[in-house]
Amino acid sequence: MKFVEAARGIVPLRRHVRIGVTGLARSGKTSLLTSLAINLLALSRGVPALPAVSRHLAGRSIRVRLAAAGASSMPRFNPLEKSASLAADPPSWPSPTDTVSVLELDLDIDQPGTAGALWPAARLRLEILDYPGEWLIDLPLLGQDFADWSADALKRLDTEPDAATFLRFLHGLPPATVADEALARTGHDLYVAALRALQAKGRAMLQPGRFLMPPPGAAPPWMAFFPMPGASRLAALMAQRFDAYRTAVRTGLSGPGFARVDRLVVLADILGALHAGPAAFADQALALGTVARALQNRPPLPLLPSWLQPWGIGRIAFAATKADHVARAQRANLASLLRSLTELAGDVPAPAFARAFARPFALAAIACTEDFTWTLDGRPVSAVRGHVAGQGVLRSYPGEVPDRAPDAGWWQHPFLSLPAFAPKRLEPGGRGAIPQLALDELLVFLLEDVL
Ligand SMILES: Nc1nc2c(ncn2[C@@H]2O[C@H](COP(=O)(O)OP(=O)(O)OP(=O)(O)O)[C@@H](O)[C@H]2O)c(=O)[nH]1
Ligand SMILES: [Mg+2]
Repeated sequence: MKFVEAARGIVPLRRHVRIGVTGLARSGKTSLLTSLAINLLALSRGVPALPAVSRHLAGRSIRVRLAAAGASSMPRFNPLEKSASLAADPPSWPSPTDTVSVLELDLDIDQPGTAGALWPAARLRLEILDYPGEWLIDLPLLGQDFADWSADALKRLDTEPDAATFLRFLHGLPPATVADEALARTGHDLYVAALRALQAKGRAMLQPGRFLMPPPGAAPPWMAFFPMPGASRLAALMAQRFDAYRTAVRTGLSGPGFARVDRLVVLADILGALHAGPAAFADQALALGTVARALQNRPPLPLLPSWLQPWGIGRIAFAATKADHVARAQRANLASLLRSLTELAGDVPAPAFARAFARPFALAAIACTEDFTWTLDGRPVSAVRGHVAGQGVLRSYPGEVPDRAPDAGWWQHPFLSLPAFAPKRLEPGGRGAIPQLALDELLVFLLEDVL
């Protein structure tokens, strides 16, 4: 069959698969994209970088290269630049990012014995988008009206000292406030300041997400709103602007850079939230649960932005990142915890979600540790050890990871510490592989039907 095709000069078309990778600030997006690219490139050179992918390929060979830039208008994610800090001496983490970018890889997969002689059996273009998690947090808001959204948003701020100034302003407004632009502006600025302060504390459930991560370009005037109760003229103006915001979220992402995604990866630093304490954890849980529900139990379809239409996304992976902070058995618990937070009922298609499959993962894109058995108080525990800058090799057993949302008892002995492990040094020139945990399994889950 393949011979005939080759003789006739038929080259299989390159199939484009677009994967959205999203997660809140510092959840591990850049590390994931970097490791994915470097390890696929290594695999292509015969380095056993992604064992689960090799098993799935079952003897077929794979060739991977960075795609040519073409005429794309999206900023490009360059894994060689990103991984340069990993190859430095001493190695360090890739620097933080604050823009949307796209990683493009071409994959050619050959049948055994045909490499080079014939056209590849499968040709893929992977387009992997680094998509701000703050924007994902806006999904649930699409199904709410201004009054409901305001009530929810204000309830979340009620007990937060960081929101005190904004709340004083809000409660100082007379019931019949006029639709004054200066008031709208002041309220908006105070509200954004409160959101920023909470974000700095690691809070996630902060809406509207685009207040914290504005889209490129000048902010349109209708961005100036804030949650408020009542039926004043000002409240009516805020409601109008809220509606304009929702419309922009629904329609504004369908430009060339944000056309439909086929697969979605939602990253969350669950271990970090467990370490930060009950309030931070409850907030992460709420954000994840709300987003998962918005993705799975879909509101009326026209409400969803076009890039997330259900016939688009074939698979959704929820992933707890930085799982190299805990040993193997704990990583299984971490995946179960994530499953319960996102209310996934097995690897089955969610009911309202014709084609999409969702699955939880506990992974480390750039694994810095190794497991070992540590004797603590005469009892063996599964611990990890890794290098910490300035401290040498550090052993760590942060505690038991709960396999579902922890109860009050668990919080009596919360996570001791999460050391800032340094990445292992990558072979200079980006030639080696990056140690990873379950990143290979994530890739197989995302692509098994097209590989
Ligand atoms: N131990 C460990 N730490 C990780 C891993 N991935 C990320 N980190 C840590 O988390 C930090 C943030 O990771 P990034 O990949 O930059 O996260 P991001 O989501 O791209 O962050 P922003 O773009 O800045 O919002 C890194 O600098 C590391 O300190 C991992 O697999 N293992
Ligand atoms: Mg980043």
